[in-house]
Amino acid sequence: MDAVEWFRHRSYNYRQFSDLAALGSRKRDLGLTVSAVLPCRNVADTVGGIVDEIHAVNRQTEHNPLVDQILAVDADSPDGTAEVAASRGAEVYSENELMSNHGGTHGKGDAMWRALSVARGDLVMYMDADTKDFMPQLVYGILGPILEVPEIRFVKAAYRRPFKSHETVEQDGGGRVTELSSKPLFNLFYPELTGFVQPLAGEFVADRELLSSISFLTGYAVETGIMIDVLKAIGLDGMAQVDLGTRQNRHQPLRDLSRMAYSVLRAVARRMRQEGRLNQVRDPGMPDSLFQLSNYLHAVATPDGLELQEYVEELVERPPIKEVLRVV
Ligand SMILES: Nc1nc2c(ncn2[C@@H]2O[C@H](COP(=O)(O)OP(=O)(O)OP(=O)(O)O)[C@@H](O)[C@H]2O)c(=O)[nH]1
Ligand SMILES: [Mg+2]
Repeated sequence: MDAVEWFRHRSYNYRQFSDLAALGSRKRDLGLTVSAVLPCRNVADTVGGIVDEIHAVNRQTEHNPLVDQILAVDADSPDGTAEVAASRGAEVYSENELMSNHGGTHGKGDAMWRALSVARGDLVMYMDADTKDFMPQLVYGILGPILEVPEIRFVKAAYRRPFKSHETVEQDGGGRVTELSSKPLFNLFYPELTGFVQPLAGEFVADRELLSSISFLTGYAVETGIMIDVLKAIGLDGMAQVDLGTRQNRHQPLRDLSRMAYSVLRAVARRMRQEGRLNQVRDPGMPDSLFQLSNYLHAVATPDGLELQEYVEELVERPPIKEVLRVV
């Protein structure tokens, strides 16, 4: 299955799963439990609202809660994140107290890995804890495809990401590392993954067996590594994405995003080296001839739903001009 076919076949919309009572009874019939894992670093202002919203979704499913365990894995945040999360009913762990025989914690990915030691659910759903205006579909929309479609074992969020700066809002200006690093890298090296609108989204669910059988890269390399490793473990047909509308999160300064982009690049380079492909790097559009076309697949979320846009990218290598003009 290629990315275009996958995109048509495995892209969902959260509204397909908005009958929460039906989703709750489906989960009960399957006999599955769900853990929600919130990696937290200085999110005292947002984590409380997220935990409240998860509880609110649970109250709408007629005694068949969608989430059985809410876990906050905190980076010993000085802003009171742990206290806020605990006071709203989350199970809170310090990332450094989990798997402490593995030394100090290395960023987000390490916190996510350590969380698996205390997550009890058959399904583990990760969600970033810096989301403002957390919407209920971030819970039920992501669970929808994995509960309803037997072949699906991994579901990634898709959404529009506005960029807010002072008083102005640019509707699709957010997710800069995704647009500038992850999507171009996947086009070149992991074309199967180009149909994902938000490949780096922190919101995704998978069964615990799958998450327990792949390694986790630490820091911000984690999402890239998981995408590649899940693809290898279960194939594209076992993966899905779901359109959740629009998600606003906190923006980091451009200079921090540069480091984040480097983590994404390192994750791809590392996997390619492990696959023995790093010294075979070949631009698929540029073998020998002068004019080469290569398609760029760009998955985007729009007000009318998810789209996979295709562009023809031309890259031509002109020889040193003295070879052509024969002048020195
Ligand atoms: N436990 C833990 N959580 C972290 C760490 N770093 C980030 N997080 C959390 O992981 C989630 C995502 O981190 P962000 O820094 O927002 O990264 P991002 O969402 O990829 O980047 P933006 O798009 O700029 O928001 C948030 O809930 C953070 O609080 C960490 O070192 N430890
Ligand atoms: Mg964020």
